[in-house]
Amino acid sequence: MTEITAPKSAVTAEQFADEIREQLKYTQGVTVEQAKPADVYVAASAAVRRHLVDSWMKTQADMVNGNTKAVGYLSAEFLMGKQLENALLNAGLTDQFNKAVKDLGFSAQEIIDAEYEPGLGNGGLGRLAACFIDSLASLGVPAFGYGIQYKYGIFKQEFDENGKQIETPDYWLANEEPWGHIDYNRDQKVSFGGEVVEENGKKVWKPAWSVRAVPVDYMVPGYASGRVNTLRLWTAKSYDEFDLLTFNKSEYLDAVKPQVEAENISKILYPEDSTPQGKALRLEQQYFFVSASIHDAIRVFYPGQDKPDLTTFADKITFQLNDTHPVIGIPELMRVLMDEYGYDWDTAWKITNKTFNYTCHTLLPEALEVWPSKLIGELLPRHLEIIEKINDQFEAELKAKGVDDATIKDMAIYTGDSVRMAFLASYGGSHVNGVAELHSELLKDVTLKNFSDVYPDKFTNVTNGVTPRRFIKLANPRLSDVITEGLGTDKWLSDLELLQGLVPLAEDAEFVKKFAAVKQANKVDFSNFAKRKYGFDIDPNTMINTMVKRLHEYKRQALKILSVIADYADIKSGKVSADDVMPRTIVFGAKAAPGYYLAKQTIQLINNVARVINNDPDVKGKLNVYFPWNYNIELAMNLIPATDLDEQISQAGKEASGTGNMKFALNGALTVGTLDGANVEIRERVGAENFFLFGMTEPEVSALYAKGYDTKGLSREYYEKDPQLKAAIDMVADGTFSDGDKDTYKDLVNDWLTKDYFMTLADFRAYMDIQAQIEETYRDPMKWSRMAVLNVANSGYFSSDRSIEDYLERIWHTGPLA
Ligand code: 475
Repeated sequence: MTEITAPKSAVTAEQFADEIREQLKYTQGVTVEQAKPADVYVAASAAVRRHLVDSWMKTQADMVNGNTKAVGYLSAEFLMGKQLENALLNAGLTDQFNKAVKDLGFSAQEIIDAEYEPGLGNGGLGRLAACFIDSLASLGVPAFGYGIQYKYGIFKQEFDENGKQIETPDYWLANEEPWGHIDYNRDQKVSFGGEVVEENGKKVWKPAWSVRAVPVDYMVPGYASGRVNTLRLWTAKSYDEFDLLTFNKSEYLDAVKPQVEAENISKILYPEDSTPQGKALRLEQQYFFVSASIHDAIRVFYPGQDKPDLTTFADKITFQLNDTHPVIGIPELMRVLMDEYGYDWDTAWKITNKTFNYTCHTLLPEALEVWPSKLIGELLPRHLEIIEKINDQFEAELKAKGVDDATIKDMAIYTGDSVRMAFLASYGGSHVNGVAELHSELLKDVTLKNFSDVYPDKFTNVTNGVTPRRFIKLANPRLSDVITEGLGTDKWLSDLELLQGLVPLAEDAEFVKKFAAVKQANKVDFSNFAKRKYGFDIDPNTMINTMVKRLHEYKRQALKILSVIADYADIKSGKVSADDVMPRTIVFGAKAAPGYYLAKQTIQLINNVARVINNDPDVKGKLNVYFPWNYNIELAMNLIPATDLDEQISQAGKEASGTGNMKFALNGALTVGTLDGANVEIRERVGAENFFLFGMTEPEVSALYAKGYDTKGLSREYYEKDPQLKAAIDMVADGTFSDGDKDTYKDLVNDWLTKDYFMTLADFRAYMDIQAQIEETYRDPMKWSRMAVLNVANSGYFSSDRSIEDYLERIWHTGPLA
C-alpha cells in the first residue's frame, strides 16, 4: 500500500470547471467557446488563487498577531519560473484542473504552456531565492520575499546566422499577468538626492526627488503546510503627473520626462552575473526596494502605531541580505531609526546589527560590490554620513581589539573614495554565510579573512539546496511516481532525506530497470520538446550530456567544447574509428552578459562547432552538439530529467556552490566535476565511486598561480605537449569553425595560449581521461543506472527545505508558525 500525503482539495473537477467558466464570463468577458488557451490560463490562475486566499490571509494574521519572528528575504532577484502548475500542486488541485480543462475542450499542457515565464533573475542567486521562499512557506515559517518587479527581465537570447548571441528585451508583462496583485494602498515613498542640513542640532535630509514604490504581491503557497506567504515586488511610479503646460506645446517627450525617469528605476534587470556594474541606476534600484521593504515591515508589524517601539524590531523580522545588492539597507535602517523615529545611535546600531545577516555568493573578488563615495553622496547624502560614522566606530572597535593599523586599513568599509558593501555587511549584521562548505571555508581563509579573524563567531556555512516540488515532482512526474512506489509513500516531497530508503533498491534489478525506463521516456519527451521548440533532431538513444549555467570563463564551457573538438578531430584524422565512438548528444544552455566579450565568443564557437559537426556525415549519429537558445526554468525542467551526464567543471575554488548539480543528481544524472562548490558535498554523499571527479584541487590551483601560470604564459606548455589539445586549439584557430576565417576566434585562442586565467588547458588532459572512463561506464547500462539510483537516493540533503532549516537554526533563530 502506498501512503499518499500530497495535498488534495475537496473541490471536484466539475466545480473547478465552473469556477473557470465564471472567471471567463464575469472577469474576462469571454465564453468557453470563444476562449483561447491564454484565456483559460488566466481564468484557471484566478480560480486557483481564490483557493489560496484564506490561507494567505490567515498566515498574515498569524504572523502579525503571533510571536514567531518572520524572515524578510531581501533579494534583487527572484527567478520564479511559471506559477500555475506549482500553485495547483500546492493547492491540491492538479487532478481537478487536468479534468476540468479537458472537459472545457483543452489539454492541460496547452494551458500550462500559455503562461509566459517571468525572468526576474540572472541565474543561481535568483533561482535560489525562489527555492528558498518555496521552502519557507512549505515549512510554515512566516516570511516575505522582498524585491523588484522589473518591467523587463533578463534579456531574451537569440543566435544570429553566425552563431552570435543577440539580446532582445523581454517584456514579460505584455499580456495579462494573473498572479501579481498591485496594492496602491500600501505604497511607500522613496527619496533621493538633495542635501543634509542641521536643524536644532539634528541632521535633516532634504531630498531632491522621490518616487512612489508600489507593492505587487505574489502568493507563495507552501506544500502541505496550509501556509501561504508573500513575495512583495516593488514597482516604481512617478508622483509627478506629466507637465500639462509642456504637453500642450506638444513637446510630449519633455512633458513625460520626470515620469519616465522615476519609472526607469524598476524598468530593467541588470543582466550581469558576478561582475560589478558601477551604474547609478543600479544603486537607485537597490535603495528603492530596500527602503520600501524596511518601511513596509514597520507598517506590517506595528499596525496603526505612530510611535512604535522599534527596540523589538529584530524580534519581529530578520532580514537576510541576498549578496551585497541589498546592503544599503544597513545605513537605511540606521537612518530610519534615528531620523524618523528619534532613536540614538547606539540603540539604532543594536537593532540594526541584530536585524541583518549576509549571504555571500561569490569567490571572485571583482564581484564584491564597491560603490564610489561620490555617487552615494550624490544619491544618498545622509547614508554616506552614516556609513562614515559606522566606519569610525568600526575602526575604534578594531583598535580596541588590538588589530594593527595596516589591517585596519585593509578592512576599511569606507576608504574615502569608495564604500565596500561586503565589508559593510560583514560588520553591520550578525552572521555571514557562504553557500557550500568549501565556499564558506574560502570566505574565512581568503575573501573575508580579516573579518573572520576578528569576528570568528559571525561566520557560518549554509549549503544551498533546491526545491523538490518544482525540480522533481513537477519536472519529472515519472521519476516521482517510481520514487513513491519504491518508498511506499510520497512523504519524501516534504522530507527529502527519505530518499535514502532507495539505497537498497539500487541492488534490485527490477527497480533499476524501471528507473532506467523513466530516464529513457524522459529522453524521448525531451527530444520531442526540442523538435517542437527548436527544430532539433535529438536522438534519444544517445547519451544526453548537458552543461547548463551562465556563460563564464571560470565555469569553463571552453573546456567542454575543446574536448568535443578534440573528439571530432580524432575521428576526422582517422585516429579513432567512428564505429568505436559511444554516441553522445551534448546540450549547452547559457546566456552571456551582453558586455562580456570572451563569453560571447565562446557562445559563437559552440554554435559553430554544433553547425559543423552536426552537418558532417563522418560523425553522424556519434557526436552531436545542440545549443537551445534562451535557457530558462522551463527548458531546465524539460532538460534536467532527460540528462544522463551533467557537467560542473569550474576551476576549483571559483564556483561558490552551484545548484544545477543538485537538480541533476536528484533527477538521476551522474556528474562529471571538479572538487569545487557543492560538488564536494555531493560527491561525499553519493559516494566517490558514483561521481566522476577530475582536475586540480583548490590548493593545486593556488600553487600553479604561484608559479606564474597566467602571468608567464605557462598554458602554452600544455598546448605544446598535448597533441590532442593542440589539434583542438589549432582547429579553432585555422578557421574550421568559421568558414576558413582565421580571425573569428583569435582573441579566444590568444587568451588560451597566453593567459588562460582559469586553467582550462592545465585541466584538459585530466578531463579527457575522465571522459574516457565515463564512456566505459556508460557502455554498461545497468551499472550506470545503479549509480544514478544511488545519486538520487543520497542527494536528499540538497533539498532547500534542509537549507532553510539550517538558516533557522544557525542564523535566524525562528521557526514555523504555531
Ligand atoms: C553562484 N549572481 C553559484 C548561486 O548561491 C551559487 C551577481 C551579480 C549581479 C547579479 N547576479 C549575480 C550571482 O552572483 C550568482 O548567481 N551567484 C551564484 O549563486 C547560489 O550556486 O555558485 O555563482
